[in-house]
Amino acid sequence: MTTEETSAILQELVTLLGSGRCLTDEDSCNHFGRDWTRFATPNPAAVLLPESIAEVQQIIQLARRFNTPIVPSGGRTGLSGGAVAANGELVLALDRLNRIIDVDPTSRSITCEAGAITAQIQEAAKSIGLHYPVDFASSGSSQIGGNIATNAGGIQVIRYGMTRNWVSGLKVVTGTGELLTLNRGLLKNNTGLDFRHLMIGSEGILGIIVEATLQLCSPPTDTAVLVLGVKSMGAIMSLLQRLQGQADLLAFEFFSHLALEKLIAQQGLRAPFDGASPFYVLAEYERQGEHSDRELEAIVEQVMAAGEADDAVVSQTIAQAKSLWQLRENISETIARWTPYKNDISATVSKVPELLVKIGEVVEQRYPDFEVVWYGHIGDGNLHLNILKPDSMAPEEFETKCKSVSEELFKIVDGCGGSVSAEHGVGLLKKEFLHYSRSKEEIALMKSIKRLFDPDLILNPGKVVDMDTAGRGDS
Ligand code: S2G
Ligand code: ZN
Repeated sequence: MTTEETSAILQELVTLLGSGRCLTDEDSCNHFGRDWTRFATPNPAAVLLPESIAEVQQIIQLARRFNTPIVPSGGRTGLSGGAVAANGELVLALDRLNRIIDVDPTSRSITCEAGAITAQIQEAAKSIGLHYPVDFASSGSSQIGGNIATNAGGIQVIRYGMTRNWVSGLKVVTGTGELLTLNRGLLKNNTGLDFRHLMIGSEGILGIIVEATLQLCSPPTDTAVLVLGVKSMGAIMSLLQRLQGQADLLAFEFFSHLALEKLIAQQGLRAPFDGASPFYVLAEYERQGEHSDRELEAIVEQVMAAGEADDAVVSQTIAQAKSLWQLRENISETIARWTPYKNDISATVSKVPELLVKIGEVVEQRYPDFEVVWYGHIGDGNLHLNILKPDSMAPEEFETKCKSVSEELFKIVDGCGGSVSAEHGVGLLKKEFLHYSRSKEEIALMKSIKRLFDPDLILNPGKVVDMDTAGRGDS
């Protein structure tokens, strides 16, 4: 956009929103022009804070008229650069569109605006004795619209699935400015293509999610957390099978000893027991009475006797369960100071042992000088491999070294039938590797579908796929 065009659209936006909701100051541009990644310098033309769906539609109409790109922004907790505005785009922030519209105990649902905070939804569900079961470390600041746009997973996917499983209705403003009302909160509605599921996980390239209806479930009753010190990666997955046979798991996570060391050093957390193990498994399960406790104790004794585990602890109180969870949930924020190169990969659970061994070999050979933190939702087949940047190394050199290994890692992931992005989305960071998990035909279809919902290609350009705007063909 030329300077004249920029000032022309900004004038119209100030008329529409008022100067207090059309921000151009440096602090606002820095704060709203990014997500949790720190690789790009935010540089939006302005930050817009609509307070109604009608205003979102009017902003899209204006953006179409001036051919100005829009970057939707939720809680800015994304990890793939999906909400980064570094090229003079308009950031459309949903922060002011944050009301809870309806809490319906009969339909066991909550209808809210996209800017509602995830923790707010969880509280509202609790207030009627129900449970919104998608949870993760950033739920105190993430927005439900962003959770839906990235199909967020979290720490209880093994039992409750991803955000997708809980969305029964959506309102979305498309790139033409029209408002789509999708599925109306119905549990049963077989009337042709379900565009709701196209929008879930679309990362803002098809439309701006402005309202959602979420289903709720009965809360788990009496849960406990088991942490085991495990001697090998192979033992992790055999433990999963043993536990799944006996317990109703809510979570099955793992982390390496290096992760624990960083937590203890950085956050002063206490190790779960005295001895050190190469890996730790954290499993949360719903207790089913004394008998099942004894069954579980027997499994723990078996894996210890088999030499697969060193030590174990089971939470006796809610406070103890919470402090054990900190050992897993605090990893991401703890290692952030090393600006890690993040991998978020997955395979079917039965393929995880093969994936772990093959990736372990590559990590050993190609990252001999880097600290590598292994952790993740291994019960879902999801591994977060974080390579820590040595303080002495320049970010560009570090990224180049890590990227050169990524190709090798993603070939292994592809060979195991896995995904190069299990839950963090594609955004900017995984776009160049998308072909390891999606076929040429699928990527071409994504681009054609984008052109249907966003014919002027103004919605979150450059994220997920690159469109050829010149020839109006597809690159
Ligand atoms: C996790 C959080 C983001 C990260 O802890 O499960 O998804 O650091 C992550 O990878
Ligand atoms: Zn995760």
